[in-house]
Amino acid sequence: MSTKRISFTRYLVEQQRVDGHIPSQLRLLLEVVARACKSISQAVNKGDLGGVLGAATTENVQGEVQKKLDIIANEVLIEANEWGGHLAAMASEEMDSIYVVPNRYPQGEYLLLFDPLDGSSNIDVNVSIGTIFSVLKKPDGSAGVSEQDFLQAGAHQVAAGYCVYGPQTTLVLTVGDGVAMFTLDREQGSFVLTQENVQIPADTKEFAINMSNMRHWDAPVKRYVDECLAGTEGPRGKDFNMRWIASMVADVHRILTRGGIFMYPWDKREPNKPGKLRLMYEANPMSWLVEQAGGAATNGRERILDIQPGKLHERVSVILGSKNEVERVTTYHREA
Ligand code: AHM
Ligand code: MG
Repeated sequence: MSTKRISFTRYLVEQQRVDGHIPSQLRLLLEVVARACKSISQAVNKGDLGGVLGAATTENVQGEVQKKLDIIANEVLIEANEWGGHLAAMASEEMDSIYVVPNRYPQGEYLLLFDPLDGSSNIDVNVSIGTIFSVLKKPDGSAGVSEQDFLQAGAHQVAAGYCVYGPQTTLVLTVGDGVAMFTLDREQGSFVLTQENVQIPADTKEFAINMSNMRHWDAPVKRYVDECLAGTEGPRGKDFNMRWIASMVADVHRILTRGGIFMYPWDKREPNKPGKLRLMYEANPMSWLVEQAGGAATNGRERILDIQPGKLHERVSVILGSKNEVERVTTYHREA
């Protein structure tokens, strides 16, 4: 272990000094998000001992039954962020509409979006889950704040990241200058920089997709996976390995660590929905992180970060990870 430990705070302060691209309000925002992730991590760690496992009695706007931890994580993020004066409003997978910072607090210029607890189906089975977040700036000159202010393409994000609660708790961040990873030191209670300039290899032999949906896929996705499955005897001339954690945070963390491709494509189960995953607080932050690490992210037709959202909880087809593989799947879609 290196003797020079760089805390999350120090990293942000140094970034602010060197490039000047982390304004102080944004730095405060990121520190508050990191602190909230520490609290969520503690709740996750306690599990049954903290009485946090199991289902709540409510459904979210997507019609999914909420887990207790979904609600706890959502509340932790809101309470941590509402009073600091850095935010105008927040939006979450677990809330139907935006949460405007109450009048009793000063209003800032940033907008925070999050999936408070991604991978909800893994909470009760002690498998890695996480928090995903995306930060936008309120458009100049708009009075008050409305849902319309959030509807910006992912390319306008000013910060994005996630925190994965696994064997280690790891916070991963981009502010548009590469990707950095911080591991939670539980004794010290602080995130410590453990990797900078994260790079995803352009090629891979590992793919991630929920294979049980195969019969519902579109032809280009089927073609790509069939070619992977054909291994050394097939057109790719090499064997592939498959992984599916069913927590996007954990699957993306693996890809940032050693490469791979992740797909949650449109499929025929619900043909009117563009996909399962949500554009603004799942696909956009993950796509920016992946691009910042040299990878690519598309919906099969276009770059995810270029998609103009029409509504807060919009869904999207997601193909992201090692650049050459993502380009291959995207080409198959264009050819089809
Ligand atoms: P969630 O935000 O309700 O947890 O849903 C998103 C999750 C992703 O983390 C994961 O990639 C996907 O849903 C798994 O879906 P499936 O259960 O269909 O494999
Ligand atoms: Mg999610």
